[in-house]
Amino acid sequence: MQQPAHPENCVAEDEIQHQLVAGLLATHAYTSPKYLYDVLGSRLFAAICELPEYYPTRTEAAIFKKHASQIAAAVGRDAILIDLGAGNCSKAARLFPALQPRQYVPIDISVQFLQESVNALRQQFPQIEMTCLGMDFSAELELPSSVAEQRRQFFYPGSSIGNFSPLEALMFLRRIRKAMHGGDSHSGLLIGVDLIKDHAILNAAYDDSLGVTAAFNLNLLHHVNRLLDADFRPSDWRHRGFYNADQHRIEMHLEARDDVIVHWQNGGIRRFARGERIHTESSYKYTEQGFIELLHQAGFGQVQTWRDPRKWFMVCHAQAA
Ligand code: AVJ
Repeated sequence: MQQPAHPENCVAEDEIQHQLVAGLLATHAYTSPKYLYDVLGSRLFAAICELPEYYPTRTEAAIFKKHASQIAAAVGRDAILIDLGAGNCSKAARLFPALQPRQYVPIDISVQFLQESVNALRQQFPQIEMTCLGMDFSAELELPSSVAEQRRQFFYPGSSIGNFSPLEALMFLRRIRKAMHGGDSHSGLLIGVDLIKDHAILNAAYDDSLGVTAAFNLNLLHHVNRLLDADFRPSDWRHRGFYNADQHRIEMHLEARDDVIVHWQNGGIRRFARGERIHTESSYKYTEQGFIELLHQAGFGQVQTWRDPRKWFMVCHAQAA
């Protein structure tokens, strides 16, 4: 097991607190979507993926399953499969039989959690070398020498790219492209992208009838309470999740049900008027052509795409060259 490749990039606790407070004090208050994922938040997200309204996870899985051999042909044999935000590694593991990578490199903030997931996989796939990396890949993509520079195939499923604005996404894709040294045609990126579709379907996916997404959003307040020693009460807030067609994005907000005063450490305080919101997440949606264009702007060469029959979700493979 490897320690964080770049300890200097591990954001210190006071830096996290500083960033959070800056967002809470902004005219239009906001928090980073990463605060949605404490232990309970991660379990609530897993529950979201089981909801009838939340189509992305199962639609992507169906695309991977149906087009496995074509996708494997695009990725090529003997790849170094670098999994960005691997979590429990299950999405990549389902592709192992088709892709047969030489090495699997899961990356996530929590290397401990990765290690546990990978231990089980090592038994199942003894021929694949597995190298866990604990790092914040959104800040830095410098990989250690234990990851060969040739045949790097990055894997970024789940439409996680949607959490970046299009400009941030472009910069992130450029960083991935630069981590393919030499830009050989055997390096590439396999990525899942959620597509623009009927607004009612998008709205339902982020405001489900059981209220699981609401619980997921409201749970962020518990997480912030722990991080900042704050006194948010979830019952003071209401979940809002809707598609903003002008910006091509889902927005999640927490909206004050009444006038609310929130306190946190070192005398921090903010008054929210009834109806005022905290923006907790954006999830950008793309057209097929729009995303391919972004990949080309980021310096990628040939792009192959696969979609489900309803054209709700897209899997792309982009070659370095
Ligand atoms: C994990 C970022 C892909 O944007 O669909 C699900 C997160 N938020 N429901 C998404 C999420 C609300 C999800 N991503």
